Amino acid sequence: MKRVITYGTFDLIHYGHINLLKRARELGDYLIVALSTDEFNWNSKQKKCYFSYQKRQQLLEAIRYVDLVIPEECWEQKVNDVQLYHVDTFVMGDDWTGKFDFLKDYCQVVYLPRTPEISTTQIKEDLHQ
Ligand code: C2G
Repeated sequence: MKRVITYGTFDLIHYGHINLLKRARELGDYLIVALSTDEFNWNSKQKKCYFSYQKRQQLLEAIRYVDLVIPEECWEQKVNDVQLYHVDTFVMGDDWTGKFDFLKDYCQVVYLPRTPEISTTQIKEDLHQ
């Protein structure tokens, strides 16, 4: 079984996220999503989520491409996650290109093109118009 992992906040989940999750899942047989906790988002990513971790987890677990959701609590957990879950492939959108190349010592690292024109920030801005 080929195991894939990806990380993110996935707030106000949208088709850009779905495109990423679909392609990530297609790189293997099992997709793990490490979901940024509310604390990690606020303390390390300066992101205030609209939906709580529990709600974002519920949404992700309802997506056919997602097999397991685990918490992302810090930047430094990725090597441990890859080893603990026997991950073959690490996937992120290409806005992160190069940032996680250190994981190449442990697994395949793939950066996939982002879906242009859509982002959680853009959704929030459009709704405030
Ligand atoms: N994404 C995408 N296309 C978009 C928006 C997002 O492909 N239009 C991808 C991002 O590249 C990322 C994933 O969807 O791979 C989740 O995006 P975010 O929730 O914004 O995650 P981010 O804040 O980048 O957190 O340790 C890594 C971080 O947790 C990544």
